Amino acid sequence: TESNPLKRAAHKITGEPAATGPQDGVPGKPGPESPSVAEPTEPREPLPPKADQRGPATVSPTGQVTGVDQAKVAQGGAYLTTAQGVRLHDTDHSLKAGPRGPVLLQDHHLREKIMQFDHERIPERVVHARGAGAHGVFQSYGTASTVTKAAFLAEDVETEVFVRFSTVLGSRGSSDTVRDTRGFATKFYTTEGVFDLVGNNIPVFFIQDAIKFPDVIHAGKPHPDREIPQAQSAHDTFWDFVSLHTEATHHTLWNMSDRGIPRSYRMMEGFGVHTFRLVNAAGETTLVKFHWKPKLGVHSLVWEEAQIINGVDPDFHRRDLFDAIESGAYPQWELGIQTFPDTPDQMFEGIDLLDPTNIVPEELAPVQPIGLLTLNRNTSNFFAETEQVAFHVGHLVPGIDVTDDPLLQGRLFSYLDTQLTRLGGPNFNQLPINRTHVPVNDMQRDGYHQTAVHRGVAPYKPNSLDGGCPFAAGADAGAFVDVPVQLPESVKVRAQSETFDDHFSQPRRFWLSMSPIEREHIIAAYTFELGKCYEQAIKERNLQILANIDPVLCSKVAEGLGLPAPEPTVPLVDVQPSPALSQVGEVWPADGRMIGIVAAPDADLEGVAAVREAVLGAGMVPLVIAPTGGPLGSGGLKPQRTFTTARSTEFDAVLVAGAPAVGNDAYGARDAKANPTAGQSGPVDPRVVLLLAEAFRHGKAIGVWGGGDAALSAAGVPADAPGVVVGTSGPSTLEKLSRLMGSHRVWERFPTTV
Ligand code: HDE
Repeated sequence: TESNPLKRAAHKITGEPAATGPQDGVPGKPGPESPSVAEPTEPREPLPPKADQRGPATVSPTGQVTGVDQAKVAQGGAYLTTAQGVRLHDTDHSLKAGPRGPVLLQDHHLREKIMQFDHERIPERVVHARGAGAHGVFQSYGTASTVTKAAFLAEDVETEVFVRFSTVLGSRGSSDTVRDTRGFATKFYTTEGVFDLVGNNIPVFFIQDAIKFPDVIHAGKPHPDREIPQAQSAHDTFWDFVSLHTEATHHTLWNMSDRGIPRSYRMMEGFGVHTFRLVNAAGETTLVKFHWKPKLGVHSLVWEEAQIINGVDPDFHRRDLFDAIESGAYPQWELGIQTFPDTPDQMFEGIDLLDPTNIVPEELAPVQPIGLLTLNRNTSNFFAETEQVAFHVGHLVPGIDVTDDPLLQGRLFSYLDTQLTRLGGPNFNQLPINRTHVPVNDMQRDGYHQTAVHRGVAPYKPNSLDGGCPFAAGADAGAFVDVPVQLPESVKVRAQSETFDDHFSQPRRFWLSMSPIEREHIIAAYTFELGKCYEQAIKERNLQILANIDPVLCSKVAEGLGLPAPEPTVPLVDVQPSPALSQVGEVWPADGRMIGIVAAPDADLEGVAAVREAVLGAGMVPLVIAPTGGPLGSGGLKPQRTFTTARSTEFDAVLVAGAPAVGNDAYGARDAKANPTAGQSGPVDPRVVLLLAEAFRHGKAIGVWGGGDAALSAAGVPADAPGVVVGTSGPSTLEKLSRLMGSHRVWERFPTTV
């Protein structure tokens, strides 16, 4: 009955008992009771399946769709069974010749159980192995209907979607906050079949031709001799490749910018990268670039924060996405398009639209919003959904087609091919998460893991035995008809267009568009990454590339490396900056942000409780941090974090009620004794001191009241520093702090020299 979804469901991440106990984000639907401490003794039916646990639809010859309840097939009945449905009496002891004797080969249950387990793993994705996914809905505005006939882009159409975010380089178990490009892949289950938009959070790519993809990935992945470093570009082979293939300069620069370490998947842009071709009902074509614009703005971590998170919470982005959705703070993006006339040269304002290392500045071609994506449902089984989802740039619907971008052309081959190994054959389309939501009648048959029971005897066309079915459709019946694009007269060559040869003016535009703070971050990132290389020649070659982007960038990085800065080898182009590329300067909603509230038993607990309510009311998530996990004070205020489990990196802002003293719990006192130089100059708990010092260093808003200024001074945080609020009460401190959060960080705290 609570109208604020965050208030309604925040118990799922804050650990509070729920008033109404919502389940699956469905208000009012009673949730499962908390598990009791004792082992259950009575058999009981499994929980009913969630919507996404229903199996693939079965399609009758007349096109009628009937659902098979796969979840029931997989998990039904109250009793434990074998895979054949035979009830089991004991699954904890293997069959032995006497309790201390050898295990008998006869044990069919042991054999089946271990066999299945031995084969639980499938190969991880060769790239983008680490990811997180969620379900949602796409609401179309209809603004694209003049340029495309795609039904899901018509006015007010709602389409179910599944989105998977990912890092590129790391293995499945690698950390979320590494410096890398992020994948942003969306599957639209449209009424005309599946459309996949398989994009990234960076609008350009390292290479211009798919034939180099294995090479760039081999260079970025760990060194083959000892398989290090994991999920990093800070190593010799990566920098060797990008300095020898200068087309990689633009993408590399984006990776070294704040875009390489997003704060959250919810705060990333997405890009289709390539230019696509839209077709409208009259058959007219338009070239487009797709953009996802997050409603919360584009925000990043700072590098030290990202590195700390890699250790303290490697699942940071995955957890953030899951928690936000679980608590009702549904992430949203607007889908937009930049449109360009489909001219024979496929150029726009001198920019080659087929070169995927180019962007078209938004100031030249504005992004026009065409629909809204809302992620509103978490997965219920990671493997079945996030791991088994298979995207493909060739999953197109009528009204959306590809161009001759040579990178895109290669991808059209790769995405089907890779699933054969990863998902074990050609029938991955039948997996529930990949299955289209419309009838399928494709004449494809058999193959590994075929689950359909096809009817008829004539899976070929035309036929006279199955009544001629299925029939081919015309464009008027919604068929995908290839656009008859005029090709230039040409000869067969292994070559590329000369218009692909300018590798520096676009990177220069990006550099010139950055604010001074963002430039400092870029300089620091290059200095770090190149500083991790062993080979002097690789460092020098990359400095040469930086000289060709900008002399200031080059000289600052050279200084950090202790090397001379080279002169440019190409003329520096006088490009116009594109302000839309900068992340700094605008004010954004603070929805779904995490607020840490530090409180010891002797603090102003009424104030803490009031702040907690106010944070929830503002659509943010309050996490009370106390010396131990027990309730605070007589009001029973329950902490969600302790001084031991909390780390500053989890919070977007920190509030401190009072100055929690050393010795509030046994561990704190011990830690202070064992670690007397932990930056602490008073009787304040060293873990709170660390929390504040880090939050301050990372540009986060800090608010204190009720004597909390003692904690500030113990942490060396000046009470009059920008973004530090010393208030008189909890709610008034929060109010001032919330105003600071719209700009994401207190940028004034970061020194700039460029
Ligand atoms: Fe991919 N890419 N890619 N890629 N890519 C894969 O497909 C490939 C490229 C992207 O969450 C693979 O199913 C080639 C650009 C995302 O499941 C594979 C080339 C962009 C994902 C593959 C590219 C992407 C992938 C590995 C150069 C942004 C994760 C597993 C021509 C526009 C999708 C898989 C997911 C995954 C090939 C370049 C985005 C091997 C050959 C450019 C988001 O097929």
